[in-house]
Amino acid sequence: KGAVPMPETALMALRFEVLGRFNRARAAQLTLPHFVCQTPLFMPVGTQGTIKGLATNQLEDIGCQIILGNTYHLALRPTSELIDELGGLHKFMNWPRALLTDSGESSGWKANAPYTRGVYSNPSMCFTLAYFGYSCYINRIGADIIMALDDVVKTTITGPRIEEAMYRTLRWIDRCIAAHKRPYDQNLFGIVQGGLDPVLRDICVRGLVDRNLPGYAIGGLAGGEDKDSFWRVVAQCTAALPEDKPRYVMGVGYPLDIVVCSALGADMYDCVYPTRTARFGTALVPEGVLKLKNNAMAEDTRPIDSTCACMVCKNYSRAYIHSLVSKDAMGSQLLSYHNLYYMMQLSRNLHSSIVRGKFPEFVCNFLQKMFPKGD
Ligand code: PRF
Ligand code: ZN
Repeated sequence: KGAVPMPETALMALRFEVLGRFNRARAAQLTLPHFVCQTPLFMPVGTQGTIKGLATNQLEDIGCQIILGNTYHLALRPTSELIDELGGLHKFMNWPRALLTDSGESSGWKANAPYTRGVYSNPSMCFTLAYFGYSCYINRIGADIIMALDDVVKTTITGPRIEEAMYRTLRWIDRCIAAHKRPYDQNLFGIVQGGLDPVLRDICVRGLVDRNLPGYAIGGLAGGEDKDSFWRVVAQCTAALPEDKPRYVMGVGYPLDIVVCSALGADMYDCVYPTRTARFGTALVPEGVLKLKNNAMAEDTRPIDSTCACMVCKNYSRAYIHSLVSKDAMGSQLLSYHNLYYMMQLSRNLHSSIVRGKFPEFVCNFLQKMFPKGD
């Protein structure tokens, strides 16, 4: 059975213009229905239609261009029907810029989606119905980019389960394409699976490229595999994906990984790391991380990062944030604000250094600050 490509009109909901390149790295302008984004780009993660602790006007101030929502959480509460009735997720959460919805990493729920819960015991029946429900949810929620339903397996697992998940992901993409009701204003991205196996990755990439989707994600990574395998899979996938479509590495969020993946030709990233680590009292800085819980911060009147132009670094001391951390929600809110600002500044620096032909200088400078002793 041959692949069923997306109809040509389906590509109308997105424009991807490469503005500059350096070897495999590229800087592009990604025009989505609700916002014109600049890549490489980090996308903050919200689950329940919010980035914990930050108001949407603060996210705009930080420079966030596109944020993530979790289909499953939104479908459960407040439910996709209600979001649809209230005019879609953009309006519901008062976010005027771009949105992306994903089913999340754990495949467990996919067989247990609200639509099927408790009704069917046959797993394959559950999967089939989960996907019907999923297609309805993502169209009702109304994000600019909607991730296809995939089967995610931890990369540290080996054996036939990896192959099964890859083929299931390929079968699901055709059902997602067939059920997609809003190709004119929502972009369905396919997700490459296949674990660390180059042959499986190759089959999956080719299968998805044949479907002529508006964009592609590299999934199944950032799950505890070693860095060499991680980079090898990203390099293999970016080399095989089309030059004129966005490439999104899912679940990637350490600043160093974003720099390396951008050098390998990836464009988009998402991760809970910057906001999660903020809630544990950690700030992202050019030297690595700064632990605000540390007693050394108690009387430190300097800002988190003297080179950072964010609202928090302009107004508050390390000592003040130290006094709030783990005592008041404001502590993690201020840290989340700074950390997201850091990630957006990193995105802007990657973009502009590639456009200006200064990418190697940027990477050298970044690495020198993070590893001053050269290790
Ligand atoms: N698939 C989906 N979401 C994801 C991932 C994936 O593989 C990852 C990487 N493990 C993060 N988020 N649908
Ligand atoms: Zn700051």
